Amino acid sequence: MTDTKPRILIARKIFPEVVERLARHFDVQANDADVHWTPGELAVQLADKDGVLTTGSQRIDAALLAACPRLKIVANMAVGYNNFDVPAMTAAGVTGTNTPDVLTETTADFGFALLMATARRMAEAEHYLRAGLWKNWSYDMFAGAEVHGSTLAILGMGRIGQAIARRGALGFGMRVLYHNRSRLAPELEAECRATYVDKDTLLAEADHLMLVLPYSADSHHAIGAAELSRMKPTATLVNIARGGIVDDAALAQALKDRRIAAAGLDVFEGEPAVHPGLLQVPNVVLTPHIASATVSTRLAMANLAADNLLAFFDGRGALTPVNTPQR
Ligand code: 8YV
Repeated sequence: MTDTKPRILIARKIFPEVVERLARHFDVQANDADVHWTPGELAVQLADKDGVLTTGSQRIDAALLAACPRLKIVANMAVGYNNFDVPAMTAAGVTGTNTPDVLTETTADFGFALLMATARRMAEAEHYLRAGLWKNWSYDMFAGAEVHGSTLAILGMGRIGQAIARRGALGFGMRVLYHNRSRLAPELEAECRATYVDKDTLLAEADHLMLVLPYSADSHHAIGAAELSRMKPTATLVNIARGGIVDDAALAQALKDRRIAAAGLDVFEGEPAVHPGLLQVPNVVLTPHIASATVSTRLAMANLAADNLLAFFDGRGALTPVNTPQR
């Protein structure tokens, strides 16, 4: 590294030990007050910075890049990077990085937890108990859908999708179907015990449909009214991927009409806002984007984002880049 330390912004409050780690190498400005900057405010904060550690909620686009001429690297503390305009970053010579692998198993655990809570109606049942409504046993009280031995349908088959497939097939004896832009290599398909099908078959056969695909213009509203109408009325839907992949208004209507049995949602269109229709129906389990939220995984994510900044400014190159700009 040169004598003049690179200037780094940490855009949201993160683990103090990771801030301290970065501060040993860089001139760090940390957002300890955890202010949610507008795009204009972020541009002001970044105007004199060489690098930034972001979370998924700061948009990095051409307008921001034009206002930050020194910026060379944006290290996202997230595996998803739909907050990046990657072509604009590449054109501006700015490297983007994400945090793959370190959150795969934790996020898959949560996907399964949400699937089970949804299928077995755990949130609904808990609210009922807390409200003092439990007076008696009855044969159909909160009777839900079977998980073991059922058909698990996975849309998107990257690392997290594969980790969910293994859980379903090996732990719960499920028949696993998947659909993805590209088919897995035969050995990986066999290891995940997953069968490739077209999207319509996936929708029609799903007892539980799990969404694990990245958000992009192509995946916007991949699940809308038409797709929901192709699913079994007994099916559940789980979204741990990104808001916007599901048309939340269409889903709220489908849940209200019992077009499908239930949904488990960790991500929402326009979050932290939640479509009011989703708040009004009982057959949905709602969590505030916490699929990767274990202490050790969030720390690993923060450290990988920091490692990317350290490797980049050390001249070793970013560890997990999402683009390769020419400088
Ligand atoms: C993050 C996520 O917590 O990694 C991702 O893509 O969605 C979550 O693990 C969130 O994006 C905040 O950075």
